Amino acid sequence: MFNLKSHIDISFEVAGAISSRMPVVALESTIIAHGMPYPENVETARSLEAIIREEGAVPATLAVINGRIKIGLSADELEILATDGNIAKASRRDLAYYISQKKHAATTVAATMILAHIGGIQFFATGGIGGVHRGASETFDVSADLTELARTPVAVVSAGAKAILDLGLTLEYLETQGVPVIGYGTDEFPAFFSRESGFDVPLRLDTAGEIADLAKTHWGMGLNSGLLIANPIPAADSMPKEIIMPAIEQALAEAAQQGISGKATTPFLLSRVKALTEGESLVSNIALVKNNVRLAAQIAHSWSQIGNSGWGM
Ligand code: PSU
Ligand code: MN
Repeated sequence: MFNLKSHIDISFEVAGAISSRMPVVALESTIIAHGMPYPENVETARSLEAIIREEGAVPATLAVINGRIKIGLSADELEILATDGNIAKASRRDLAYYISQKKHAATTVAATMILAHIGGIQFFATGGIGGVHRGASETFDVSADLTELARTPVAVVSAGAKAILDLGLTLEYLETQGVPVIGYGTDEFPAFFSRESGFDVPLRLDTAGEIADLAKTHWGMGLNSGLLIANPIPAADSMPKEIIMPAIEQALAEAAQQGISGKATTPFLLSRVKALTEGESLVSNIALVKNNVRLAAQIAHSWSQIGNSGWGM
């Protein structure tokens, strides 16, 4: 039999926090291995952990290292993910492969949700989620992040999703799948680099406490899906549409020309957008992730204060 516990390494700090019901925030590793260049990736990963601690919560970065499920990474493990150019990108379908092959893998939003849930962590912050790609009616390219949000009870804080995706179809899909999408202090679904997308966000809440309360109510009713909290990039860090949109259009055209498909699509588009904006997008990217991590820590903090022993009947 597969004994799950024997495959998990949970750091001392995270294990202590979970067992004493302290606030914990999960962080993904694909953003480190595939989302940002070195050394910004490892610097950002460290500062995200520091922000979470500043807010009185405990960070848990998740990944697969030598086939071990890591809940809370050491400095050395973080460095491996940030510098080894051959780290795989694992979503739901890939996890068991890299674990059974005893390899390293960075986890996407979907895979990070799974590992967070296994570890007993309810809150997770990232930059942007995967979604329905433009042209999906032909390619069927819908990120497994969306189906994971439909089935795994973890609340994900993101700055919406990048306009490399079809944001309208992404919102439709989340509606079909019964995933609450909450705009934090906004009526508009944010588009990662910019605060506006032109699409209404289905629900709005203005405080971390209300979001914690919604999560408690949702899960207390037995609605065992995830929640998506859409947190707009701070206005000072947002990018002008005239710069970001042409870069996105060009990246999409190059992907089509070069026949990029499958799991390579998102990393290809991300790295082209970054190169085409000459690194300007990286500065915005780092700022928005920090902003998301702070909100996730505040929500986790409220959650631990309202008591998370269940909704009760
Ligand atoms: N979008 C971003 N930055 C990212 C990703 C998406 O703006 O780093 C990463 C996340 O790890 C996300 C994954 O879960 O890409 C989605 O990949 P795919 O579209 O192949 O499911
Ligand atoms: Mn895809």
